[in-house]
Amino acid sequence: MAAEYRFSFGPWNIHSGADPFGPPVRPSVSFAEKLKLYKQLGFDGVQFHDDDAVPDMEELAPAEIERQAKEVKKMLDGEGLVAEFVAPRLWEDPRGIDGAFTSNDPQCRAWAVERLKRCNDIANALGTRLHVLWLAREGTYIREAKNAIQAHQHLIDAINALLEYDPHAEVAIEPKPNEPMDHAYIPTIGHALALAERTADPGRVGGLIETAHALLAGLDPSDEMAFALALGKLWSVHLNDQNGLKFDQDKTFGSANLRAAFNQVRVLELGGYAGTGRFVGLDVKAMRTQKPEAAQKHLANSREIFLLLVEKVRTFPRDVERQCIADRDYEALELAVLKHLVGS
Ligand code: XUL
Ligand code: MN
Repeated sequence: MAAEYRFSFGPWNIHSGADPFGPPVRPSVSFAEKLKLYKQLGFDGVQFHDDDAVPDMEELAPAEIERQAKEVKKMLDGEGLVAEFVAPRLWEDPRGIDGAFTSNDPQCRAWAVERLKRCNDIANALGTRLHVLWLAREGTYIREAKNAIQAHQHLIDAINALLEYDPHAEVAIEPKPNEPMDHAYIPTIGHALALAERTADPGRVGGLIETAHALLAGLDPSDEMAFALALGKLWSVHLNDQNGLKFDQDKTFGSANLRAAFNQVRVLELGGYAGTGRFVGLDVKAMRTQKPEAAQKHLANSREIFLLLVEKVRTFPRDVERQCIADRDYEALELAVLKHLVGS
């Protein structure tokens, strides 16, 4: 088994099974109990939303937010875990109802920038520089609702405010084309990295590719990763899977399309991702049907499939690959890939 990859997930990946059509079906698991599961499941990194670390942050003064975040850091240290990133959860607050950074209301935009600064205080207390911006409601349900040109400038202004607030802060933009909005302003890694170049310090702004988000945009996740890797900007991944164009499913990695999963692992291997020290993040949901005692299996299973696919990539016969490419015989190459994947 390849061992050099480091894995992370977020506390929201262990959840009680509520969906838009029904209530929770499993008891909720406390944050402290979740932390105890990380090592058992084979994970070293914790992905945070700011209010995963400090739940009542909107009610608290900055100094108290920092104090509580430092307590969480002690919990991490106690479990031998590290924080991978902190992401501001802007989409649940009433002020973020119509987008936060791109709200038409200047007061809401100002609130969002302040929240980003508090998110940075939490990140520092937890010992990470990395902020993930999943721009949930930064888009519209109807095109006429906002000036889309202005909206992009608002996004740049918000990121610049963070870069200026903390000279060590880094941002990974996590693109997603839709859900909850009909259309999001940053649907692909191309959009994200073009925006990054227009910020005050492009070297500190990169991207995070989530499998399901790329598929929802009609794109190949491995090519999205390759684009970011080619620019030195793949700063995290959210591996999962997606069965067609529907709601964001966050299925177990490889469960819908094993070959696409193979190609994501292949591109991470080709790009030397393990050597960058960046985490392989999972963003996977347990099925609602799963019983409480088995509702963490999706995490360990996704990791196991990833590592098995690393082996598949490393043991793919290079001579066959070279010959097929030299002959431009892609039928033979495809058959070789499929036989390798089915173990024949
Ligand atoms: C939403 C999603 C988020 C981000 C973090 O689709 O993937 O969980 O990863 O905010
Ligand atoms: Mn994600």
